[in-house]
Amino acid sequence: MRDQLFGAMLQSIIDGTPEKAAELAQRALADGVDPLEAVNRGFAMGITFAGEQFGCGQMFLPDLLAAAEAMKAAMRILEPEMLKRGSQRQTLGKVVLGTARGDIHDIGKNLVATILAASGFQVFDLGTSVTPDQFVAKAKEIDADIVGVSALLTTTMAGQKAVIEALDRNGLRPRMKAIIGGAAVTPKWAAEIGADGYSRNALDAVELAKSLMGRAAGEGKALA
Ligand code: B1M
Repeated sequence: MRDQLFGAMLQSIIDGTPEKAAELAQRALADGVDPLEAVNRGFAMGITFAGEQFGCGQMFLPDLLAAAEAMKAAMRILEPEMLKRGSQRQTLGKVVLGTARGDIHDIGKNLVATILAASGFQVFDLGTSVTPDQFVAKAKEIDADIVGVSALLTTTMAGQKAVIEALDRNGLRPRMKAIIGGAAVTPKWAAEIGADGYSRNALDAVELAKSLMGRAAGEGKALA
């Protein structure tokens, strides 16, 4: 039964039908499906498949855009529930998050933001195509613990390096930690640019952020 639902979710993304995707997300919540499981086993499989089809020329940009719209429609329903489930009165640390300069992919970054927030971090999401100066300004303003840069394109991965260099130039590291992620990013790249950490997905990003804060879950400082 669940497999059927996950299959329908995947299909709604491939078909690029936001109404259907939203309806399936609602149904999942009504049926007691964990929202993160709905993303991982349903909707994200659909967007990954769409990307593969696009990559090998079987799908065109308008179809990919429609798939992304459907994905966003599902996420709009699921994200508040993920936040609610993780809601707590503690903060494990302050994270400035954004997508690298020139990059407008934000589905994965938004998922990372949601899961971090649901896990107890205070997240300051700067959105997409964020310049190194914008990262630095926000990190200074809120006295961030962690700065996270997402990049989905091989061309925008250079933006991750630029943010780390800007943090260093402004004397913000090693006090602040820099983490990176995104489909094209590898641990090798993270080591090469001197990032403090890399994570493959949103759940790993939480573990990484916690370990960088040197705190186990539940040991955070109280919110002011
Ligand atoms: Co684009 N796109 N896209 N795209 N797109 C990719 C990335 C691509 C691999 C598709 C392909 O060719 N197979 C390819 C990149 C090739 C490359 O450089 N290696 C590509 C291309 C080429 C492009 C354009 C250049 C196409 C064009 O215009 N000709 C263009 C670029 C626009 C730009 O940014 N300047 C473009 C545009 C778009 C859309 C607008 C249509 C849409 C984005 C919509 C949006 O985000 N608002 C889109 C989409 C949807 C994709 C794919 C299909 C899916 C990305 C996604 O949302 N995945 C993607 C193919 C793919 O990745 N398989 C593709 C689901 C998401 C949950 O996963 O984002 O990987 P992901 O995030 C994960 C992890 O990576 C990790 O955790 C997340 C959750 O688990 N993670 C982090 C991410 N950020 C992290 C940060 C962290 C830690 C972990 O710490 C800070």
